[in-house]
Amino acid sequence: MEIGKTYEGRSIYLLRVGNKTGAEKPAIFMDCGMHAREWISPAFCQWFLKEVVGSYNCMPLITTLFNQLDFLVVPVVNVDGYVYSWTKDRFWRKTRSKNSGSSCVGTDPNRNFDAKWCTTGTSTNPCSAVYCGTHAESEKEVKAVADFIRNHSSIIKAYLTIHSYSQLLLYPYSYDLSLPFDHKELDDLARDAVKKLRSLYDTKYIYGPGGSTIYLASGGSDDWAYDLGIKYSFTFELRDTGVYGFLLPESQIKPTCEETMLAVYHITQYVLDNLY
Ligand code: 720
Ligand code: ZN
Ligand code: ZN
Repeated sequence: MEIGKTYEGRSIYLLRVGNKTGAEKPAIFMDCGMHAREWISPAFCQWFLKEVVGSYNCMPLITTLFNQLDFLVVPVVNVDGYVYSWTKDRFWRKTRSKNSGSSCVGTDPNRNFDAKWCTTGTSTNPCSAVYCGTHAESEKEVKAVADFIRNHSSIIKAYLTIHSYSQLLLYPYSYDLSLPFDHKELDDLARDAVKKLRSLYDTKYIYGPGGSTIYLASGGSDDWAYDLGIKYSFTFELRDTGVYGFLLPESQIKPTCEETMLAVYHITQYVLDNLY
């Protein structure tokens, strides 16, 4: 389905994958392509969908999974920025909305959510790569994602947002150094998820609360989702650690996706075993 349109009028799609049982089941929400230049992110959502749809019936684990929950996947949130990064500027990060009184374009969607909006690790300068926008949810792309999640907040049990690069698994908070109520549980879950990920190709991930693990940054989607009541809220930063950075070579797409699948499956299984 279409959850909204971008600034330039493109459709923002959400795919629901699961067994139709009649009643709405618990769901895991995942988005990719919030930042334009992080190309491995949309690649992962696409891989994930192919993998879960293709494994249905042949993998009993997936079949049981599908009977019990739905995956709600937005393969590309920031479609305008993503297209721009393919056609004009490979290192574009933000949306493509015009800013009045400035010739600089775009807002950072991951500074535009309503979570202590525009207070830290962001900028009020439209020319900045981390510009927070004129108000929370000023970006149509952010509004579309936030509206969908709000409208389905009773069924969404986990929120996963896929970025690159740095090899990190982050949980709230990033908007300040306080720890979420569930930090012990989130920390254990993150530890186990990165352990699973590492088991395939020995890719090392660091995990922890965003604020102390990378940097303070308000207006992030993970903090917003958590404060809305979605306990299992994580930001993935996929490969690599900076050798290629955003220009991750094609040869690493498949291994990156396969190892990340293990972490996402682990979180999914955990959520199913710990429904709230
Ligand atoms: N709310 C958590 C790109 C070199 C930089 C990589 C913050 C997430 C973080 C994700 C991200 C970092 N995307 C951010 N990079 O929005 O800054
Ligand atoms: Zn619905
Ligand atoms: Zn990002």
